[in-house]
Amino acid sequence: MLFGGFTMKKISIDVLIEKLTPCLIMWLLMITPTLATNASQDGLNPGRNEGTGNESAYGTMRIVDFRDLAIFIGYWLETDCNAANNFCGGADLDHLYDVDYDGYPSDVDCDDRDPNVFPGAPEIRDGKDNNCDPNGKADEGLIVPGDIIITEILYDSSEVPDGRFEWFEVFNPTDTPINMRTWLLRDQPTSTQDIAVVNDDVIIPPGGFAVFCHTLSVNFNGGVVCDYEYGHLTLENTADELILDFDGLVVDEVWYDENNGWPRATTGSLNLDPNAFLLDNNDPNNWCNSPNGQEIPNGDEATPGAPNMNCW
Ligand SMILES: [Ca+2]
Ligand SMILES: [Ca+2]
Ligand SMILES: [Ca+2]
Ligand SMILES: [Ca+2]
Repeated sequence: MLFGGFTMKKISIDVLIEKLTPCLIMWLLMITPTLATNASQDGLNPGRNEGTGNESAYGTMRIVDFRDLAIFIGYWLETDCNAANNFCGGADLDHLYDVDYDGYPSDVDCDDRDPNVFPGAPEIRDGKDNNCDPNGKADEGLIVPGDIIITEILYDSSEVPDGRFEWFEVFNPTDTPINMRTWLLRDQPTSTQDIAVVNDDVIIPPGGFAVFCHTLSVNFNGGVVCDYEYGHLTLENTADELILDFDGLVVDEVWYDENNGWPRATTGSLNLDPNAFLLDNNDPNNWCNSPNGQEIPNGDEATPGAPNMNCW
């Protein structure tokens, strides 16, 4: 084709991309140091979402080829998308890529933004399912008895009937987060067995509590803020067992029995004395009926999700 005395060659889009790519990569390499200085160290969107907790927890992104560029774009569209700025490109570009460079692309990696998580990864004590179990089981083989303890049981609410007002509290005395997903909440197999499976994430931080309730509804549980609704599990009013079972291991158990030395918890919860958290919590001498002082909205004396009251 002839324009004003010179010839313009026809050029395909593929060739155009090939010609422009080196320039684009050079430009990206030039801006990368700038990106690396952002406060969240995620290498993305400096200034966007900084300090909101929505940034990537991982290091500066390495942009060395076109593949990385695509990941970069995918990250920009997805990772820094949150409710606060309501910005999300809606793209799902990273399903093609191994964003966390652990060798497993995100269509097989159960968390493609965590290099410690991939199929077959060694399980480490971090409250996460590192090896990508089908049901999300976390820290299997690493949890030992006493890593989670039962600290409070509301089995006999002042409400009548009290069944749906029931709940119990657990505490994590360890220094790592523990996810109770897949744990069984049960009583002894020889009784009329109640059993519930925790089929969602319930992550308890070190030194933190979680509350498991018959129902999440504050209109029907006495006004308690719960972490998990277990539904089918009954806490009998005079004697029963409560067993926390993970991967075939009894992590904690309390066998209360008002006719066998246990306090009668009729005006609130059964309360483990805070000085006995590291002692035997299956010993009735370490428990009391919650003393007067802290009530939940329906009037029961209790401290769900909060430090327990002293018994003495
Ligand atoms: Ca991963
Ligand atoms: Ca883990
Ligand atoms: Ca696992
Ligand atoms: Ca408590």
